[in-house]
Amino acid sequence: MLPPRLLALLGLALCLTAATAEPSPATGKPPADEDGSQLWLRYPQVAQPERLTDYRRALTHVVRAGDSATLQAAEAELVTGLSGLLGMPMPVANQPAADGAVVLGTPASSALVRSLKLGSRLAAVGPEGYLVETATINGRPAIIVAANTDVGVLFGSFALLRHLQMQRPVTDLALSGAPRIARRVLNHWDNPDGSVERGYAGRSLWQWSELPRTLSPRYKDYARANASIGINGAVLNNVNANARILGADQLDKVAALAKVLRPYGIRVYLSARFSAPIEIGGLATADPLDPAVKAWWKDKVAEIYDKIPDFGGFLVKANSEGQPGPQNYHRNHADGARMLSDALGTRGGIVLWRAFVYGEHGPDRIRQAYDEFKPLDGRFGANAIVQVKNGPLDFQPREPFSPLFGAMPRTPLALELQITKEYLGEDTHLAYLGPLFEEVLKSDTYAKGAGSTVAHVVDGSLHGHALSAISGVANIGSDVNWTGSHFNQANWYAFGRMAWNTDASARDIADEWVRQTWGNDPAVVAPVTALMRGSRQAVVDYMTPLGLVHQMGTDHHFGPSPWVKDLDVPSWNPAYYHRAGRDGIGFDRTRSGSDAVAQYAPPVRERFANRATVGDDLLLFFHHVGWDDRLASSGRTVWEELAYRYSAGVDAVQSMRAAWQGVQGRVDGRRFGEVADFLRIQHHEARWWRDASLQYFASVSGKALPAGYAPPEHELGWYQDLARRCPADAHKPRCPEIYTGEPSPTLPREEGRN
Ligand code: BDP
Repeated sequence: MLPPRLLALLGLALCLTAATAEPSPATGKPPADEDGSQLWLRYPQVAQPERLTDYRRALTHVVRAGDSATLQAAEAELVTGLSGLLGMPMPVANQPAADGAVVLGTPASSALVRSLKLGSRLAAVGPEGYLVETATINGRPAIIVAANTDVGVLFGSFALLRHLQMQRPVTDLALSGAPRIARRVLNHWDNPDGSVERGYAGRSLWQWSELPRTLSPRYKDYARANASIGINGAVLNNVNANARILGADQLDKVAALAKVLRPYGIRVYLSARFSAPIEIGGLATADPLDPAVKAWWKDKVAEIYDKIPDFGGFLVKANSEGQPGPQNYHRNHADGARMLSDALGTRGGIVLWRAFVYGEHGPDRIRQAYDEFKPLDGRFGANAIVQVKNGPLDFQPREPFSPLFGAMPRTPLALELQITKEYLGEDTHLAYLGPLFEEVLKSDTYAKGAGSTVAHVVDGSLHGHALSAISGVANIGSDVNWTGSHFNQANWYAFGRMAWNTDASARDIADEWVRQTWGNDPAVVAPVTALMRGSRQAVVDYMTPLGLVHQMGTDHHFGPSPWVKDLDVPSWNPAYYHRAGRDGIGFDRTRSGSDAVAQYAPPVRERFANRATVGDDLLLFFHHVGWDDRLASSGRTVWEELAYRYSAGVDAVQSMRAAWQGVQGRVDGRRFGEVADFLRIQHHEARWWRDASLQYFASVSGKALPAGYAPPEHELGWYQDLARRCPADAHKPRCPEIYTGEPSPTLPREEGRN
C-alpha cells in the first residue's frame, strides 16, 4: 500500500508530466514555442534514449525526512524537475521503497542521511554546501542529496537537476559544492513608483501597492531561480533610496516578500537613505555622531528585526551623485558605516557601504574612491563591508579592476558587478558578461604577492576576514522573460554561478546555461556558446576599443557621443575620457599625467604604466598615444587599429547573426525569432557606433579611413544631430533612421575573411 502523502504527490506528479519532450532534430519537428518565463528551470524530457533509461532506473522516487518549508521546497523542485526530465510521475515516500530512491536531508532531519556517517566530508562543505552522490541505503542503490542545513539540501537538489538537465551520467555520481563568498546578493535598483533605474526589462517585479496582502506568483519563481544558482540575498530597492521604504507600513510589505523568499534561503536587504532620520524620523539632523540619530537607527533596526528576523542588512550610497551622507555633517564614510554597523549589533545584519564616489570637479575621476576610502581602512565597524564596483570608473564594457581591491587589508570588501547592461547596449545587445566577471575575479592585485586575486580579496581569504559579499545589480523586471531579452538571462545565471564558485569559467557556465535554456542538441550548444563567448569583446570593439571608456550618450548611456564636451561636470563628458586631439588619443594616467597608476601595487603599476606591457585592451585607458604610433601586436598604427577594431566589432555581430540563423528549427520558433530580431537591431546599432565614432575621430585626427574599410554611412553631422532628431526616453534615443537597410560588411575583404 502506498502511503497517502505518496498518493497525493503521485497525482501532482502526473499533472506535471505534460512537459514537452526535448526536441529531436531527427524528427524535423520544431520544438513548441516558449516565452522564456521558465528561465533555465526547464525540464523537457531527456532526449537521449540510453540516458533516459539510466535515469529512470536510478531515480525512481523521492524520500524526504524533515518538514521545514525549505525541505518541502527542495522536494517540490525535485518532483517537478524529475517528472519532466524523466517523463514519468515521480512519487514521494517516507522510506526508500525500491531501488533508485533520491534521499534528501540533513543529519539532523534524516536518520537515513545520519546513517551514512558523512562526518568530515559533510563538515567540509559548510553551512550552504552539499553532497550529491550515489550511496547504498538499506542494501539498495540510492542517490543522496545531503547537507548540513536545509538550504544546503535545496542547493544540492538544484545541482542534481542541473546535472540531469545537461544529460550527464548518474552512475558513480559525486557532486559537491560550497560557496566561498558568504553573501551573494542581487541589488535591485527598483523605485517605489515601479520604475527601475537602469532597468531594461519592464517595470519592477515588486507590486508595492498590492503588498502585503497580494503576493504575485512571480515572487516564488524569482526565489526558485535565485536558489537554483545559489543567490542568497536581495536588496529590494534602489541605491538612490527613498527613505519611505523604512516606514512601518512599507516594512510590512517588505516582510511579506521576505516570507516568500525565506524558504529559498534568500534574505532581504534594504537600501537605506542616510537622511532617513530627518525625512521619516522627524529629527533635525542625520549626523552619525548625534546620540538621537544613533538611537533612531537602533530603534529602526529593532523594528525591522521584529518584522523580519533574518533581515540581511543595509546597502548605502552616501555622498555620491547628490545622495546625502555623513560628509553633510563633516563626518567621513567610516563614521557613517560604523554608526549603522553598531545599530545592527549582533543580529546578523551587515552594512554594505558603497565606495562609488567622485567629486564633480576633482582630479582624475577614477582616482577619487581610492583617495577617499583608503585612509579610512579598518574603521568601518564590525558589521560593515565596503562595496566596490569592479572598475574604478563605472561598469564600462572593459576597464581595469578597481585599485581599492587589495589596498584596504583591514576592511572586508564586496565586489559590485552590474548585471543590467547600462553601458553594454541595454536590452537589445547580446553581450554575455561571464567573460567580464571572470576577468575581474581573476585579476591579480598583487596585494600580497602573485595570486592575490580580486576573488581572494572578496572571499575574505587574502586578508582573513570572516565577512564576505558579492553584489550584482539586477537585470530583472516584469517582462515575461524576466530580463528584457532571452540572452540577458545568461547574465543573471552567470552572476549566481560565479558568486558561488569564483573559479568557475565563463565558458563552462555558458555551456551549462545553453543546455538548460536551449537544449542539449550539439548543433545548438556549440555555435551558441561560441557566439556568447565572443559577444562581450564584440561590444568592446564596436563601442570602446583599445581601452576607451564612457563614450556613450548623455544620461541614457546608449549610443555613441564621443563629441560631447560641454556638460557641467567634466567627467560626464566623453571627451574627458578619450582626450583626442590632433596629436593623439587616450588618457595619460602615468606619472606624466594623473598618476592613477600609482594606486596599484608595484607589479600592476609597472605593467599599466609601461606602453610595452599594458596590453592593447587598456592602452588608451592609461596612455595618451600618437595616431601614427604602431602597436607591436598587430603592426598597425593606432588610427588603423581603431578602424580595424570598430569594424571587427560590427562584423562579429554579423557572424553572431549567421550563427544564430544556423539553429533555426532546433530551438523553438518564438524565442528564435525574438533573438534574431534583437541581433538585427544590434547589428544596426553596432554599425551606428562604428560609423559615428570613426567619423568623429577622423575629424579630430585629420586622418582618412584606411583603405579597404566600408565608409561610414553618413557624415559626422548626421550622427551628432541624431540626439536632436530622435527624442530619448529614459533609456535610449528612438531613431528609426538607424534601422534602415541591411548593414554591409565593414572590414577590408582580406581582413574579413580571417
Ligand atoms: C551609474 C548609474 C546611476 C547609478 C550609479 C550608482 O548611471 O544610475 O545611480 O551608477 O551606481 O552607473 O550609484
